[in-house]
Amino acid sequence: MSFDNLTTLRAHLDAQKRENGGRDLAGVIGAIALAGKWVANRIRRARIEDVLGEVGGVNLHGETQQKLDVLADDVLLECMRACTDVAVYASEERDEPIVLRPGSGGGRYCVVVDPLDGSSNVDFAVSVGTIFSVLENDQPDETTARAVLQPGSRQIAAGYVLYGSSVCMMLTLGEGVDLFVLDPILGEFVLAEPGVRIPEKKAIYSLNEAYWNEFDDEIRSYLGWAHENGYASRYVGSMVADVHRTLLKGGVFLYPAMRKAPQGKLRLLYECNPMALLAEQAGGSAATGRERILDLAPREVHQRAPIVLGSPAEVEAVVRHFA
Ligand code: P6P
Repeated sequence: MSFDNLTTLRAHLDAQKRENGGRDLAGVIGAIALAGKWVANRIRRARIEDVLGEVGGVNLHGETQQKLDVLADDVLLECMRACTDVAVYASEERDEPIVLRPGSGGGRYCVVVDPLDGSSNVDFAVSVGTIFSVLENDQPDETTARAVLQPGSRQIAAGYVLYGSSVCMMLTLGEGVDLFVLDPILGEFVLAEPGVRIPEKKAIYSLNEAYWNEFDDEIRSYLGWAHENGYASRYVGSMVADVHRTLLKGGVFLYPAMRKAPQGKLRLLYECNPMALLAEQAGGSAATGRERILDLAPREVHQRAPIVLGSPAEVEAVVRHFA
């Protein structure tokens, strides 16, 4: 790729606005990209700066909180606060969303994030990521924290920044999916693969089979079928890494309901919804097993949902066992 045909994230966003005459998302997506660059640098130096490991407490979900979880959340909040388009910031690391400015004060968008998904893997240099979802602020006057409680079908942008062997941003603005890579020389995200399309089918499933005794009969039935049909199993244990592979190579990622977790583990607003929009925009699908993820009406910020996401034929192969 030569310099003269590089498309930076900013140039891409400006072109999308010109072509679609639509929303100006350059500010909010640019703020997320800036936070992603900062997080990427801190992750690269985490062991040197001694910011690996646990804070020593648990987050509001009772889960062990990593030092980098807090750092990533703080930098995302500051970048959203500095972006005059953002009305509300909600995060896995914060009990309640923060109203930064009302619609009447310029707050057009709500941003919901998992600041550092899979963070416990950082200690072992396994890929982790920031997952983000952007919604219209549908409360232009009296903006409240409830502005984030919208179904995933109302997202106007979604994606993730993957901190792996390279730093990537997978992004959808509702008109397909584009993959950007952070060029370490330029310090800019540049367009690497426009129009990402997930393969129609691929005999790979991705879930934590250690929970076999917890799985409902439908998932056990599917796994029995997959074992008989020569499927491969791939599971990193970091959602962004597993979804990134699924989008590019095909297959199906599952975090299903379990006896001890009837709604599964992953959160609807800032894990399932953004990943589901990416999957659908790339030609795939995402379901709970019985319903389309993007149709679910959220009741509270941190609610969970079971998820089956990936190649259309592979999601269908799972859903058939729920019939
Ligand atoms: P388990 C990481 O903690 C995470 O939130 C996702 O990134 C990942 O898909 C899932 O949990 C892994 O959960 O129960 O398999 O360790």
